[in-house]
Amino acid sequence: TLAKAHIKRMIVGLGVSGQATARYCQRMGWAFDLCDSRDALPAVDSLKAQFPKANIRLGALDGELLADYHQIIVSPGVALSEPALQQALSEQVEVIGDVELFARHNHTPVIAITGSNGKSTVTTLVRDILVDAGMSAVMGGNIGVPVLDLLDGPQPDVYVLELSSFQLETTSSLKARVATILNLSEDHLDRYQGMADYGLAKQRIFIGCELAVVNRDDDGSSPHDEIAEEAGFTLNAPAGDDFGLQPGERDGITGDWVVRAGMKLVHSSELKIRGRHNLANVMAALALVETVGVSPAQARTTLCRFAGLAHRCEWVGEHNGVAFINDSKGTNVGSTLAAIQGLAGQSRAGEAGSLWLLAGGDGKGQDFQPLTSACKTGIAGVCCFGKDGGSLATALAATCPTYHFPDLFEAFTFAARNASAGDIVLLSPACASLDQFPNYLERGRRFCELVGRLVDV
Ligand code: UMA
Ligand code: ADP
Repeated sequence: TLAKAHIKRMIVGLGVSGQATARYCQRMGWAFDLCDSRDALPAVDSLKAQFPKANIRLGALDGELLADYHQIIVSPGVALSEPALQQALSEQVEVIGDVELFARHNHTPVIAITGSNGKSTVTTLVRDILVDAGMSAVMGGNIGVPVLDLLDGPQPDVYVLELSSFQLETTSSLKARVATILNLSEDHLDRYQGMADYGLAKQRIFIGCELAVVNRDDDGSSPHDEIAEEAGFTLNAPAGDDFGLQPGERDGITGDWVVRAGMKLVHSSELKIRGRHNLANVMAALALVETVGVSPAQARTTLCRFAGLAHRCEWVGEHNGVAFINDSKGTNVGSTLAAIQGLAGQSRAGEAGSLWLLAGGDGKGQDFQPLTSACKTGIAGVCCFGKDGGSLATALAATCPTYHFPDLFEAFTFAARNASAGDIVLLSPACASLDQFPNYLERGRRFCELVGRLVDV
């Protein structure tokens, strides 16, 4: 085997994670080259200055060239099905991601979190609970800070990592202290062969883990292979009037109380985050922190203080009695369902026609039909926009009033003009933003900006 310093490495994709990977390799004293399938990169001069020894190749990935390296470190946005990568793989080149490099280097316990929805919320909640309990806990991964940048900081007691299916595809040495798939529902079907394929990518989070935290209400979250230890969470009521006697059956939600170990821990009205999906997030966080020795009682104050993250069912403002809510991070059908159900109790009780939903964008091959059940009552209108706005409007046309607009501005203006006092205008697109925005943050900011300008509507 070659000494690490003599391995020929190529870093593919020069976004946030590719650049962090280059910094890491440089710190390690390893040689590497860089490439990106874009023809021009705004950051290229700064990359040349930072990494003077690296060759930088731009433009379509070249299989011949890639096959000449020993190791390729790919960014999560690059699909392994990319022909150039397939060619390299067929010539026995090792293809890994930044999380795999992190895992090979790291000896600090990792709490690893994936799932179709709730990852960022649970990751942040877990980090906050651990910090409030006096531990040093640092979070990173898909939430935004590339994992290899974490290794450049002081070593904490525990890393809390949000991991996407894209990152997990190229990870095989994670060995987390505890790992969880929070839930599994349709997403990213433009990159996977189907739900089984998508689920298999998520299953990789359990490779070598000591303990799995399983969502008992979602079969898709269970490890396929047996894990030595397992803990779980559920929204179902604890068993029996006295909350049962069996360990593992004494947790759940009863009468809007979060019950842990048979004890009422916190009432949902004490929490700032709303909706049953957020109770699932709370239960998951409690199960995760317990595995590193933090009790539910210790977590209570943090749970009550946690106000949720921006762009996730975030209250933006009120105008003429109409509330505006930004759920731009609702990028798949499952998350939008959760948002609608979570808000159902907050619009005018029992009155039909109180929610205006702004939805659409890049549907990533999802089936929109599951939205129909949530749109049967309480919806004044669904204002669709973006690339797959037309197919979304068609899917919902028989269920509730649907309108189709070219973009968010038009959809927003229509909803704002037609909403009356007591209504809610909710941006929860059920789609990725990339057809019309750089990312979901910009889409959310645009919505907030439109709310801010409402005086002119
Ligand atoms: N690129 C190629 N060839 C390709 C595709 C991309 O060269 O075929 C290049 C692009 O030209 C660009 C770079 O790769 O220069 C972008 O890389 P990337 O798309 O992998 O994104 P990063 O900037 O490295 O950010 C990634 C995650 N992005 C994706 O998984 C798409 C970020 O998650 C993550 O925060 C970051 O690493 C740090 O870990 C974002 C995301 O959208 C928020 N994640 C998806 C989601 O949450 O649904 C999975
Ligand atoms: P992720 O990081 O997995 O995208 P977030 O915590 O950022 O998850 O939440 C994204 C969106 O998903 C939120 O706006 C909310 O509508 C929805 N959501 C959050 N938690 C859950 C959950 N447990 N189940 C279903 N939907 C959820």
